[in-house]
Amino acid sequence: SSLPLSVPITLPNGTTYEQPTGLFINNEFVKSKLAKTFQVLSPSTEEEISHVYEGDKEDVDIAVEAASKAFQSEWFKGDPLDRSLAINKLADLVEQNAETFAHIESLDNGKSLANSRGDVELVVKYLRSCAGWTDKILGNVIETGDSHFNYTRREPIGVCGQIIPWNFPLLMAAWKLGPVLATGCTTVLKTAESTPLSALYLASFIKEAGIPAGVINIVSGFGKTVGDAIARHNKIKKVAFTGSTPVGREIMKIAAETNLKKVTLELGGKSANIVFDDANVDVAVSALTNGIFYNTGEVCSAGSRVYVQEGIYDEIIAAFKKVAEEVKIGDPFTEGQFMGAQASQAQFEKILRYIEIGMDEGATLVTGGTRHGEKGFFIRPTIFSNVRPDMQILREEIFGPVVTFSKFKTIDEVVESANDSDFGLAAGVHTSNLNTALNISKRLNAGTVWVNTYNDFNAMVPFGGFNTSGIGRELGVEALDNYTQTKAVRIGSLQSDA
Ligand code: TXE
Repeated sequence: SSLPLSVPITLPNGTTYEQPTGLFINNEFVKSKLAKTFQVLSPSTEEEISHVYEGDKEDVDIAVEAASKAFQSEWFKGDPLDRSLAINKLADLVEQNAETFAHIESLDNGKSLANSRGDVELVVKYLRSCAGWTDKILGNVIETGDSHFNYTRREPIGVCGQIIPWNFPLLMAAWKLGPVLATGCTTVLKTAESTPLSALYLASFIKEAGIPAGVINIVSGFGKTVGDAIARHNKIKKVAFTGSTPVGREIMKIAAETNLKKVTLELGGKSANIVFDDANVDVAVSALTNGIFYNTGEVCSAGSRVYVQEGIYDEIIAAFKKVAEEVKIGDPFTEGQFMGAQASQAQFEKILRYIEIGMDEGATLVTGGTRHGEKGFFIRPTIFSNVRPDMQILREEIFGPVVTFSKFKTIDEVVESANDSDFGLAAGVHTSNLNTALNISKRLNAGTVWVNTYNDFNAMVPFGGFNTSGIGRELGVEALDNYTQTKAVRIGSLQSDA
């Protein structure tokens, strides 16, 4: 293809920026070996934004070579505070270009500008948090008596492979790259095929930030080719994946069949959001709204199963219906818009199919249930009530602005309902009673429990799944564990008379 390695794109705010289109290997943008490209669509207009180069297995090999070479370099052997400076510089560059990043994200993913701005802010904070870890990766000295001396080192695991989804293209890239940079690993990262733009734009600042060539490599492309090659590669020591449960299983299988690379998975969810009689109605309704309509419901931790205690059920559902009907939805670039478009036609169709399934199963449609507008993949906030525990809409991840409402009487009953799921990513609890909050937080099978808040992330608070929702944790000190391995050194024959 004759596609140039960068193309000017004019954003809806009138500014023009240079969008890289190549693969990012060894701190340079390059054409893919087959020189194939694929189209990038705007889900809010259904129009083409650009093309980018499409990688394949051979490109992954080249990127892994670059990452292997970089791992031998000073980057990991030198002063860890040099890494700190580079990560902070990258954070500064993202912050200085925050509006461009936010606009790219809304263009490519369809989410509202408000959501994109929130993502960029979290990216900057997370990178800064990671910058603080570089010289705090500590081992132990272990006392076993005077005859021996024992210590542990936490060594970076080496070349990593990282595969990310399309719901938070830039934020997921940051969650993956942050710990790589903090621990001194190197990586080959694959973006999702529907949203490659913001990570490539991020790549354009990596050299300027002072990150050496080969530390971060980004290969745009598809799961079956690039993703599969990453999962299979013998020189990749660890793979981190965020995406669907079936692909997560596949990656684990491939890791088992190849070099037993370490696997961390952040997969889907069907998280319970529970409102007790004594909850503050305004706070609860706002948390329910954030739970399922934030980021158009394309959030792995979406609070998609709402359980409301019987005394407050009618009041909550009425208040929530009103909010759902007043949610501002449409063009992502209109200021004040809460919901933009679903990320792709495939997701749009999947969600509409689930809405049909819900009707066929006999659930009551309280509001929504249809497309919004005629162009772009917009879906109206949708509420179902009278949902039975065996219904597909209550058991399966829809990944859109569709929520089920169920009524409960006692804490025991709601704990049982909430835990009756194959997933276990998150849960929400809304109550003004501290005992209730602590009691139920202990009993819920979920990696995160939010109390009187929802979808509320912080760089230092670990995030990840119980059950089929995943393996390993991102964010916080836990994220670093996935990127280091412990080496134990035990020294014998110590002279006691020396
Ligand atoms: O996911 P995939 P899809 C859930 C959500 C959504 C559903 C399907 O329910 O509706 O999954 O989405 C790469 N080897 N989540 O089909 O395919 C792919 O290229 C290696 C929840 O888009 O899992 C992309 O980069 N990689 C989730 C990434 O995997 C492969 C976020 C995710 O795409 C691959 C996304 C393969 N064989 C979807 N096949 C969350 N946890 O937030 C695909 N990929």
